[in-house]
Amino acid sequence: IVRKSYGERAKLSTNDLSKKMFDLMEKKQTNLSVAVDVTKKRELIEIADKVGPYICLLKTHIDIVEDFDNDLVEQLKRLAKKHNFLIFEDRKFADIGSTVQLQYSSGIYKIASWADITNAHPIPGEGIITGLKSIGLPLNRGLLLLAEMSSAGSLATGSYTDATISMARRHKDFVMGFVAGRRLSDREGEDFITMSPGVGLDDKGDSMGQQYRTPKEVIGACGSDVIIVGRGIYGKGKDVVKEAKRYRDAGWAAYLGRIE
Ligand code: UP6
Repeated sequence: IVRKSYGERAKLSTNDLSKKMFDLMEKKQTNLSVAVDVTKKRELIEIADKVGPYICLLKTHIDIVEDFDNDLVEQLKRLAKKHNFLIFEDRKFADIGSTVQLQYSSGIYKIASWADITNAHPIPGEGIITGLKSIGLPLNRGLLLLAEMSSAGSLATGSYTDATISMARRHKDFVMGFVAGRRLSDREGEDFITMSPGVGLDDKGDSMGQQYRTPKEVIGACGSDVIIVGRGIYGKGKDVVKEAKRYRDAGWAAYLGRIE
């Protein structure tokens, strides 16, 4: 478990985007990322504007938005500037290098042109990183590898997770860290950022295998850096601003309890 502050880690970081991320977290005093899984452009923009002051990172699934257009991207970029947060398109790429190059740069969404961070499954092998890096690195983008998943029965465990860490080590310029439930490596001279979905204060899970843990478990006990919260914040009947503050406070308190 890392006991250094986000600010110290920003100074020590060798990855440009990690540096930016840690700086922003320290400055805004938040380790909360909101996963805005809604299907209407207007709703996505509205939630992003409401939670903006409390988050370090906005996580999108752009392909679920029914009325997607280029203006949505412009609005998200505008809000990212207004509130000072980064954008993470949770694309979960999983194909060969040549295909993911196209999926990342082209099509309707042109993800590389607006998302600071995206992620990939390591399942195809290292070519997936090479392919994404050829597009993303010149644009100062960053990649997270999915080393673990929060869902019940996930196959991303044990030697799969270990091999993911080795892959990341060979591409530290582009791979900034992991989506995982815990900090995976404490090796001297390297500092991967860990982002954890499956965080909830009120529920234990959903009916489709999602499993929730608290910010205290995830950040405090397991040494992760960023909590990713979706339905816990914008779910039915919730006051989005109130919940965003509540998760921000819980995540930050867990972090303060961990650092020396
Ligand atoms: N997500 C997980 N678990 C993973 C990886 N990603 O839940 O292992 C993503 C989901 C969703 C968000 O795709 O966007 O994190 C979690 O949302 P929730 O808080 O509403 O469950």
